[in-house]
Amino acid sequence: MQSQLPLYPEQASNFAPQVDALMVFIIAICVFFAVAVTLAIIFFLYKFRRKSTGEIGVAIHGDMRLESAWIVVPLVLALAMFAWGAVVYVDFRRAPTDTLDIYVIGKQWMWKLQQPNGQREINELHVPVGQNVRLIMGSEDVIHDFSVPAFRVKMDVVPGRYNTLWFRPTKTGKFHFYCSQYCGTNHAIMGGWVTVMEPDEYTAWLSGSSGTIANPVLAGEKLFAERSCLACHASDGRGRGPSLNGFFGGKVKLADGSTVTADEEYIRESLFNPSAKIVAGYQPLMPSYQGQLTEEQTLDLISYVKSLQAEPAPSTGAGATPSQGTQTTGKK
Ligand SMILES: [Cu+2]
Repeated sequence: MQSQLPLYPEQASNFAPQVDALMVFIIAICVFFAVAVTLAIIFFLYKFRRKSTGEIGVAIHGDMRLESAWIVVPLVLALAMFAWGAVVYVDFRRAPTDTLDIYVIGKQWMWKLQQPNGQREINELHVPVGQNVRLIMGSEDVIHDFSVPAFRVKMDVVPGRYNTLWFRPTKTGKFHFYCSQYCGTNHAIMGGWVTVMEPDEYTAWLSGSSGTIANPVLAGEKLFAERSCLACHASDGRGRGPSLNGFFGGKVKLADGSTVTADEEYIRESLFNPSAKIVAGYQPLMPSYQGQLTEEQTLDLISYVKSLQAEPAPSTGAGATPSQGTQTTGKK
């Protein structure tokens, strides 16, 4: 950690060098033209000054070469900025498939994070270096924003849905994260530290279980029974709702003929707005659980449905078909 304020945060993720290079490119172009235009103004001020009283300037009606140049050159430069920016952005928006998935809940004014094994942390995140990490983020109240300057990533955390964010830490150490969307009185203290560890240290840390471990799959299974989900989502596929065995991560055929990937966002939406995307072959019978589940309970249910991914899907009924390699990004 630096004692004085650094001009630039450290480069600690796969995105940092890309974002910085693009930024330097854009700043260099802006500085170049700002200097060139200023110098031209000063030079012309001197060169074309009025040399005697009553002097009249020559009427100029334009120059095609000049006109073309100042259309084409900025167009090419602006398109280059756009294309480069799009490449970085698309990479940022499409997570690879081999990610370590961390659940993040923002609330006034703290961050709750959950490791894949259920270990929970507050305002702290431990991740192994060199591993692709995906954050699946929801909010309990207002809009927050998860931002890690050293990783050059940030993403709004919006109530009512999940947003995701991915990165691959390239350096061990501690890096500050912040809420970067003004969210009320104590917004400024809503932050914490990402600790990037060597993979074996991370494994040791996980098994050391310094935090509280509530097994989200077990909690989810209990909720699934308590809230009578099982009554319709029978595992053999003969219920009034689709079986959730082997459901998660697959492509789901919907009643309107379209398909959707059974990801966290889809399950969340199905809990709170069940009629939005009905699975083909089923009736819109499911009640909404809006206001009846906390964000944590929602994540527990998702963890449970996720754990059923390994179960063989029933052959009867319309369900999800397993999708091997449907995501196209293949970042190591
Ligand atoms: Cu906030």
